Amino acid sequence: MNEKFTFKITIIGDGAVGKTSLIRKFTQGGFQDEYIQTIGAQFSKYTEEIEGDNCKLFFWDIAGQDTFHFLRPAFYKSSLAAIIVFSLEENDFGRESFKHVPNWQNEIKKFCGDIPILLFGNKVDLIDEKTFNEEKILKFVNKKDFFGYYKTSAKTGQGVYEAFQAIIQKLYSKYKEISVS
Ligand code: G3D
Ligand code: MG
Repeated sequence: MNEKFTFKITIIGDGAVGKTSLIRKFTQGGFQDEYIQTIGAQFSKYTEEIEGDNCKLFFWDIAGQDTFHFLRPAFYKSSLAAIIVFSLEENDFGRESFKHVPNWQNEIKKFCGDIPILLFGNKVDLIDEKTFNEEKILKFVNKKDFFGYYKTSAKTGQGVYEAFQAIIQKLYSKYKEISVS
């Protein structure tokens, strides 16, 4: 079995922004989907064949917020990429979840070093995209050097496939290159 393309991707963000729902929405389309819950964390396995290589992805998602702090190092260990999720909702909950993004980013840096980080603005179905002012978010995204920013909805599925594919393709090309050179 080729273990070269086994990727752990950690998904983090405030409670109730939709992390678990996003993973479920995305992995549902895969032909292999497992959802395993452990203490403090749960992970989903997803398999995809890219250019004839069998890629195995493990999406790690924190179960319960703020508890199990002592497990954080184990939770982050060996992550090759991370996804930070916030909610686009125009209320205190949404705004707070965006305000906390830098904290999550620092935590990832602390435990994982310099790995690609994607930002998902979730629950896009709950906003009016025509009137929504995205300027603040886009400025922040550019300044903070994210690998990408995607608006998603775990409810309608909008943007979910593209967003996850972006990180999978990125990891695949990165590790393909390493294995060739
Ligand atoms: P978490 O894993 O980040 O804590 P969950 O968040 O995936 O458990 O989702 C929290 C709540 O938000 C759930 O509602 C879920 O259905 C809802 N949700 C997640 N993503 C979306 C989305 O894109 N759009 C909308 N409208 N709702 C979403 P409940 O009511 O089950 O707690
Ligand atoms: Mg969850």
